[in-house]
Formats: sequence, structure tokens, C-alpha cells
Amino acid sequence: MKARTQVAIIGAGPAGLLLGHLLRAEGIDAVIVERASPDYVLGRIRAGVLERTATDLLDRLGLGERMHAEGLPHDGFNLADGERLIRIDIQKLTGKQVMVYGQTEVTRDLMAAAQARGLEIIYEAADVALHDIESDRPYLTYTKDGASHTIEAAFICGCDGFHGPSRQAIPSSVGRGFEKVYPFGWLGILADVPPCNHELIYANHENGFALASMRSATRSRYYIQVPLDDQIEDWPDDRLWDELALRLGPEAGANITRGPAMEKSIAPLRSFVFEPMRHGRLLLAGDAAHIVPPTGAKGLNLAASDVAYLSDALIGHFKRSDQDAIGGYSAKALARVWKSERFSWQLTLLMHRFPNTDIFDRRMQIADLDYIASSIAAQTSIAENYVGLPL
Ligand code: RFL
Ligand code: PHB
Repeated sequence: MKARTQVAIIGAGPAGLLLGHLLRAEGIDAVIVERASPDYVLGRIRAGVLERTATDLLDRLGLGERMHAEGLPHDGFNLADGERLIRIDIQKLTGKQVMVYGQTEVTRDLMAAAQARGLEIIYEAADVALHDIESDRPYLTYTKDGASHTIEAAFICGCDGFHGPSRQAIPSSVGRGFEKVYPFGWLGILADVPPCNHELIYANHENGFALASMRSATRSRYYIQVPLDDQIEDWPDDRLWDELALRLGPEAGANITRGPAMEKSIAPLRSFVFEPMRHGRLLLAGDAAHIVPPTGAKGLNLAASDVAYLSDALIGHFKRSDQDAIGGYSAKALARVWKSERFSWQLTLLMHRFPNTDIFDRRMQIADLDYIASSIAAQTSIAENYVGLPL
């Protein structure tokens, strides 16, 4: 079967879904092809903290209602080191809050509204491949239920995450990746128990990093730093709760409510940027173009800011015949991407124990935390990055 649309989007994660909705809101035709099933997409437990950039986009689409009803606006978060707790009062320092609302819920809201808004999503599309992206008639092919399909488009948007085919379609002679891989991962646990603290706590402990986060007043999300070769089986629930209680410090640790894990997974940490984010008629957005370690809570938010720039560019192209709109996308998006990369990298260095951390590196962490604890300027810098730099 052959179909034609204005914008073919690969991937129905937050980037692809948001982009599709923003285009449809302007009357631009878009189709999303997604490899996984809807249940699989909704089963991935990932981000939990949304910046204003992301919440503003949902509001602009008129899809923020459930987020405002059920999400938890936060005025601050905490950095812990041993017994010390440094509170970063983001509301006081920047006038802004962040919203604790799970990526799963954002995705669910965007998926639920798709059909009524004429956004077609083709799930379980296998063998998605990009063709003729350097021409002005690019197309993609896929198979579904044993049949081959073609979608011709004016543009293809690669929103297919870090492992998708889009970035790989850009020849190595024109693109380049910049990468840093960290020597540890995060083990996450989701449990239906009240959080140990009303705000997030990022803790640097002798045994390694820990994070106390949440999804609601009755659902907690915790993470600990683990060696890369650890397996889920190495961490039965009891061992994980003991370790969290230790690493989060005496007060929060004592306040942990234990419960059975609803989900447990290990994710490696990586910093990665691919330049440029456009080649011919292919445009990349979100994890397809860059990865940040989750320490700064920036991954989903960067996907949202990319898509804000990208939808503007496509709307400029289709609605105002703006010849430069598409050409300017990559540089505009990358300027913000690199700043989020810097923040995520720096917070990762500050809060984790590296396998070969020497005593000097550790003293640098302590000095940095002392400085942050005593300087409003340092706290403001962290706060303005955490709530998200302006578009
Ligand atoms: P996604 O969400 O990976 O979606 C890509 C979609 O593309 C599909 N796909 C394909 N479709 C068709 N054909 C193919 N060949 C395909 N290959 C892939 C996939 O099935 C998928 O549906 O990328 P997107 O949309 O760019 O969104 C990015 C975010 O998901 C990611 O950056 C965040 O989850 C990162 N992240 C966090 N970000 C935040 O902003 N705040 C946080 O608090 C936060 N915490 C986290 C995180 C990521 C984590 N992990 C597991 C990586 C915590 C963790 C533990
Ligand atoms: C989460 O709740 O999953 C979460 C929160 C903050 C982060 C990373 C993950 O920095």
C-alpha cells in the first residue's frame, strides 16, 4: 500500500507524539509509524520531572488538564551528601516550578487524543526504512501483518530514540556523534508506597549515588547507582530497600516505606550528541539525536524543546512558505541541547562515585557542594538549569 502525507514521523514516544499533535493543531498532515505496540510504549517507566517547556506544550495543545489535576508541582529539590542536605529553592530562585508527572502519563494523554485530532499512529510497524532523504521526495517503507507499505512525505522526522534507524540513515561523511559513557548504571524501582520525602533528593553516598523521586503521593520511584555488570537478580527488593535507606541519609532513609517492586530495571548512563540534527529532508528530535544521563531530569524535556523548535520550523515551511525555517532548525536546537548536556554531565560528576575516584576528586565534590550550600549565585545557576533554560 502506498500513502502520502506532509510529515512522516518515526517513533511514538514523547517526541513523535508531541510533534504530531503540534502539526495537526496547525492543520498539517502527519502520520506516525511506531515499531512497538501501544501497551509496550506505555509500559516503559522513564522520566518523572517536567519543565515548563514541556508543560507549556501540553497546555498549548489543550491536553494539560489531567497533568494539572494529578501532577505534583514542586518548588524545590535537595542535594544530599552524608548528613548534609542542601535545598535548592527553585521557586524562590527562578520564580518557576517543575511538575512531577510521569512520562507514561504524558504519553497516555497524547495517545488518547490522537484519533480525535486526525493524528494517525501505525503501531507494530516492522522494518521501518528511510529512502531518498537527500531528495525533495523522501519516503519510508515498513511492513505490517506481512504486507509492505510505503509513505511518501515532504519531510521525515526521526523521533525513534537512541537505537532507531533515522540517525543511522545520515551518512558518516556529513554527521558526527560526540559521546561519553559513564562507568555505572541506574537501578530503578517503582513501588506503590508513599514517598520518603515531599521533594526529590539526589544523594552522593560513599556506596554511590541514590535518588528519591515519586509519581504521586502514593507511588514512589527510587534509583541507585550500580556497577555496569550488575543484574536485576543481584538486587532482590530487601537488598535494594536497605541500600536506599543507607544512601539517602539518616532522615529520609528512616522515612522510607518499603513495598513490592512493580517495576525494576537497570539503565546505563551516557552523554551523546549527534550533529547536525538535519540532513536533507530528514530532521531528528529527542533521543534520536542526543542522550543525557538522567541526573538532571533533562531527556524528555529536551525532546519537548526540540519538538517546539521543529514544529515551528515545519509550520514556517508549510504555512508561511518560510524558506529558511527548516535550515535553521539544527543550529537552534543544538545550542540548547549542549547546555542541557553540560548541566546533566556536571550534576552527574558531582553526585556519583566513580570506580576510580581518587581522594582529590572526592575533595573537589565536597568543595563544590560547600560552595553550592553557601552561595545563592551557585544555587541560582543550578535552579535555572533545573527548571529549564528559555527556548
Ligand atoms: P523514546 O521515548 O525512546 O521514543 C522513541 C520511540 O521510537 C520507537 N522506535 C521505532 N519506531 C519505528 N521503527 C523503529 N525502528 C523504531 N525504533 C524505535 C520506540 O519504540 C519508541 O516508542 O524517545 P523520545 O520520544 O525522544 O523521548 C525521549 C525520552 O523518552 C527520554 O529522553 C527520557 O525518558 C529520559 N529520562 C528522563 N527525562 C526527563 O526529562 N526527566 C526525567 O526525569 C528522566 N528520567 C529518563 C529518566 C530515562 C531513563 N531511562 C530508562 C533511559 C529516567 C530513566 C531511568
Ligand atoms: C524519575 O522520577 O524517574 C526521575 C526524576 C528525576 C531525575 C531522573 C528520574 O533526575
